Amino acid sequence: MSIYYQVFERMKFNEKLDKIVKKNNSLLCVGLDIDKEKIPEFLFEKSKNPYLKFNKSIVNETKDLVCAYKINMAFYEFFGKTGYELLEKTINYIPKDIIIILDGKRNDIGNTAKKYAQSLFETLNADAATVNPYLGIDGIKPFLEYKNKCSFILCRTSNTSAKDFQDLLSDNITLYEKVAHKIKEWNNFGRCGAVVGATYPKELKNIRKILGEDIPLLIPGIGKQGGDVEKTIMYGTNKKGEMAIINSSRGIIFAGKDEKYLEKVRKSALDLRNIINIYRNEKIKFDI
Ligand code: OMP
Repeated sequence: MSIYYQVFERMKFNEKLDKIVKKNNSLLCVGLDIDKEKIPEFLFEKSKNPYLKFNKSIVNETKDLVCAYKINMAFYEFFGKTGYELLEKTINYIPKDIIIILDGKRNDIGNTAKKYAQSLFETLNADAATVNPYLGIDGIKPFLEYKNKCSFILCRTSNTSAKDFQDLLSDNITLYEKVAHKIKEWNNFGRCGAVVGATYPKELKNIRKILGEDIPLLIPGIGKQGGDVEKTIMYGTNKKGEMAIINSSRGIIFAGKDEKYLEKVRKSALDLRNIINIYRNEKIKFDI
């Protein structure tokens, strides 16, 4: 292990996030959710491992524009053992100063959750993981034992049926607000984050208010799901216009399908990074 690598290994998640946000002036997270139907067809003719080639090309084209890459494990597990290899190789290819979020929305009883945490944080060496709070603190604890990692706990998801459970009232507050209060309580050691969909700005505003300034939010739902960038920044970041990781997957990686797909990928990542920064600056300037 190189010294460079070890430095980032030991860094607390929020410090690592802060460093890369400043270096690339970016809150953008690109989701590497690969899909055979949407990857440029010509890559299949010219390569033995078109998926790895595709991922590497996306990383090369966007690594100066992002603070994080999010890898949704479903798109890799789908391929069986070659998918796991692809996942490892993709993770290894990402520069070490960029945050890697493994999105499997994992959880289980404590004993099993421990194995999930080990596999994500040790075997695959992710900086962060998405975690499901449905089982309560027993299933969350094993993830929080990793002192330099962040567990993004599902709070208010971006999908239309999120309301089925997350808006149910309990003690006169909604379940998602209750989860937000729990995240605040569990964040004793600064290892928690929350997942909140950009498609629900009112809920996002509520959650940021409950969580305060220092808990990072992972915010998917921009791009293909139609989330509003301005509201996402105004409500989701802290007062400094930070502590939010804004994810777009399909909207960026599948921006083009022809031989010039990378130009379109770069343009869509650059445009989104820049528009996010315009709203960040507005927020800071007018102290909204
Ligand atoms: P796009 O809609 O293609 O940008 O992808 C969104 C990504 O974020 C997918 O990997 C989703 O599984 C994930 N996601 C949501 O879309 N909504 C959520 O509420 C939570 C997540 C997530 O945890 O990342």
